[in-house]
Amino acid sequence: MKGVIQALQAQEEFIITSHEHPDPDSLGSMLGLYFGLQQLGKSCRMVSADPPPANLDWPGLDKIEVLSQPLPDEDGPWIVVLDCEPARTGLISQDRAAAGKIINIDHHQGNLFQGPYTYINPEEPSTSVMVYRLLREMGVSLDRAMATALYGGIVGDTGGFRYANTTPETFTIAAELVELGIDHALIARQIFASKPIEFLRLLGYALSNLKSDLEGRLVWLKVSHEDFVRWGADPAETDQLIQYARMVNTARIALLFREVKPREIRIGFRSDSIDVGKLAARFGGGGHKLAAGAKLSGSLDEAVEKVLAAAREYLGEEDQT
Ligand SMILES: [Mn+2]
Repeated sequence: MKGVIQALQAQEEFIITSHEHPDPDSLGSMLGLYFGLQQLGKSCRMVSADPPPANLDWPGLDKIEVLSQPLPDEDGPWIVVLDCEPARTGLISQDRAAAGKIINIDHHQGNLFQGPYTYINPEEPSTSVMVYRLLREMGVSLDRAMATALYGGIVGDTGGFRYANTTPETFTIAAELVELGIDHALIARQIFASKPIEFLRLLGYALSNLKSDLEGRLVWLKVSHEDFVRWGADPAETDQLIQYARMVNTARIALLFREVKPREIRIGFRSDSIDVGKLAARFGGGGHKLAAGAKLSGSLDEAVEKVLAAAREYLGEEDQT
């Protein structure tokens, strides 16, 4: 953390970015850092490979530039990568990452980025909390724009303070942010309960095909590209479907299979007690112990079969320990 603070203080110009398909924590940490560094007199740009989801309207989201091309490899401003490793931004080539001048702040256990300016702690509930700590250390006085973003990031990654990653300190930090006068009820509603009607119709259809196995310990939902088209739902805004699979009272592992583009399959893994990060890693994915993801290409049914076989085996191994 000290090295990262020194780099943030020493440089004058930054590009701030995060992972593809931004979520509340990636956006909250970007905006919090952006406004904080601006207060310190730095000049910053925010860039993303994908636009923010339409249900959020936090101050500053409109300042995020959506880039269709990766950032140039040649010398430019320092890049701050938040909530992921540089490869997951979709904007930083391997050469650019190896060239240095990258600050990486993240809480994902699978983050393997090696560099002199990394602040990575899988114990943290959200990257927004880590940005909060950095801003405090650097003497930034938090305002409502920063507080809205950081609070949104914390609420997003803790599932509204419900997940195991929520600590007593998470509530303390959240309370401090709420005291700055943010509209916390609106922020929570935008994240969890503000969906287009097409999403809810797709949800109804997907739930009517909810599947389970191993006495209900394995539960999964499957949505094909055709389903998205048929119900008019935007695949980019449907990752929360997995919440409904994990609600099943017997579920130990919940899975979501989404064919977001023809033959491009995104898989979500959730558990309340089993390390599904390791399971996702078998398919080239990663994330956290209890919440992870992976991408496969090919047929949806083949992806489902492959991952279910691994999940059954994984639950079987667990029974023996
Ligand atoms: Mn996060």
